[in-house]
Amino acid sequence: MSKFNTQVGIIGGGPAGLMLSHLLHQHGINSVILEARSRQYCEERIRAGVLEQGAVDMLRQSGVGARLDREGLRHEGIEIGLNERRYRIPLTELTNGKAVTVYGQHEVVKDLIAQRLKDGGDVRFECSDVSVHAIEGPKPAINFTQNGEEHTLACDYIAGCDGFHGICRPSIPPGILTGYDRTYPFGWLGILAEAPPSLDELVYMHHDRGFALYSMRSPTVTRLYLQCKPDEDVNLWSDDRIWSELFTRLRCKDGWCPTEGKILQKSVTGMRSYVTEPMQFGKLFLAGDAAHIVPPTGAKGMNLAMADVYVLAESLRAFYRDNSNAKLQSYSRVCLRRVWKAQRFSWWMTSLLHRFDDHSPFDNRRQLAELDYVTSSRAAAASLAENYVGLPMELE
Ligand code: RFL
Ligand code: PHB
Repeated sequence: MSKFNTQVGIIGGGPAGLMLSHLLHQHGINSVILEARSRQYCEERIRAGVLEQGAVDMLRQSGVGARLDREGLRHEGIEIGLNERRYRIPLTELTNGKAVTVYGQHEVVKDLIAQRLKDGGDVRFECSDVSVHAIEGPKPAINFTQNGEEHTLACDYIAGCDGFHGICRPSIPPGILTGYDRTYPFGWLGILAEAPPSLDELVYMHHDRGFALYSMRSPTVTRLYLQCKPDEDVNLWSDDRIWSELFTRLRCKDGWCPTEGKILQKSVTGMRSYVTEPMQFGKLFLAGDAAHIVPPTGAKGMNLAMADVYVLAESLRAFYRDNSNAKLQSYSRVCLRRVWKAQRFSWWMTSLLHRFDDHSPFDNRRQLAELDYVTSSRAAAASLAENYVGLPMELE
C-alpha cells in the first residue's frame, strides 16, 4: 500500500471534478483527480450540449475557452414548437445580450483534461475500489486501487464529483442527508446523426404523440430526442422507425424538418429530479450530479456542476489564503439556492412540453394555454430566457 498526499482529493473526472481541479490550480491549490473510467471513455461519452453564458465565461476566463470560441455554436434564441409551428424565444434580446453555446460536454471534458495535463496536474484514470475515510476528522483519506496496486491519498478536503451513481453521497452516515426526489413517467430516446443541422436554433416541440427536441453538435452532426417510455427498449427502435417518428413530431407547416442521416448512436435516458441537502458533511463536499440531478429539458445539469465547483473553488481559496472556513461553511447553502431555482425551471420546462398520460382534459387545455402564453407574452418569454441562459453566479 503506497501513501501520498494532496490538499484536495477529487473523486470523479467529469465536468465538475476537472473544472474544480483546474480552478484550484489557478488559485495555487494542489489536487488529485481519481476517475473510475478510462480517458478515452470520458472523452467520448456523449451527454450534455448546452452551456449557459456563465459557464462559457468561466471556461474563457480560466483560459480553456480557445477551442470553445472556435468551434462552439453561439445561440441567441431557441424555438418552441406547437401545432406544427415554431415560435422563437429571442434569448439575447430578452436578457441584455446573453446567449447559450452549443458545445458537447465531451469536448469540455477533452479541453479540461488536456489543460490539466499540460499544467502538470495529477489526473488518474481507471481507479477502482475508491472509498473515503475519516471525513469527520481533520485528515480525511481516499483509498483506491490503480494498476493492481492499492493507494491511500491523504488530503485536507475531499470533493465528491463522482456523479449520481458515485460512492461519495452514500459514504455520508445515515441520518445526515435528506433527499428530495421526483421521477417522471417517461424518458428520452436520444440519437446522434451524421446530418447537417437544417435550422440554426434548437426546437423544443410539444406534440400529441410526445415531446421531441431538435438539437445539434456541429455543422455536420444533429442531436435529436424523442419522449418515450422510461424503460423503453432501444432495440425496438430501428433507424427507420426513429426517423419516421422524428418527422411526424417535428415537421412544421412551413416545410421545416430535420435532415436525415446515418445514426451514429442511440440511447434511452430516464428523467428524474433529485436534490440532497446539505451538500457537505465534515470534510466531504458534494458537487454536480453527485448532489443533484435535473431532467434534461432545461439543459441545466452540466451548468449546475460548473456553478457548484466555482463556489467550491472560491471557498477553498478563502480557506487557504485567509485561513477562514466561513465560505466552506456556507458552500451548501449558496449552491442550493441556485440548484433549487434550476430544479424549478427544469421541472417547469418538462411539465410544459411533455405528454402526460394521466393528464385530464382540463390539464391538457391548461398546458396548451401555458404554451400559448409563453410564446405570445414578452414577460413570460423573458422569464424563460432569463433562466435558460442561466441565473447569475452568486458567491454569497
Ligand atoms: P459526471 O459527468 O457524471 O461525472 C462523474 C464522473 O465520476 C466518475 N465516477 C467515479 N470515479 C471514481 N470512483 C467512483 N466510484 C466513481 N463513480 C463515478 C464517472 O466515471 C464520471 O466520469 O458528473 P458531473 O461532473 O457532476 O457532471 C454532470 C453532467 O455530466 C450532467 O449533469 C449532464 O450531462 C446533464 N445533461 C445536460 N446538462 C446540461 O447542462 N446541458 C444539457 O444540454 C444536458 N443534456 C444531460 C443532457 C444528461 C443527459 N444524460 C445522458 C443523463 C442530456 C442527456 C441525455
Ligand atoms: C443536447 O443537445 O443534448 C440537449 C440540448 C438541450 C437540452 C438537452 C439536451 O435541453
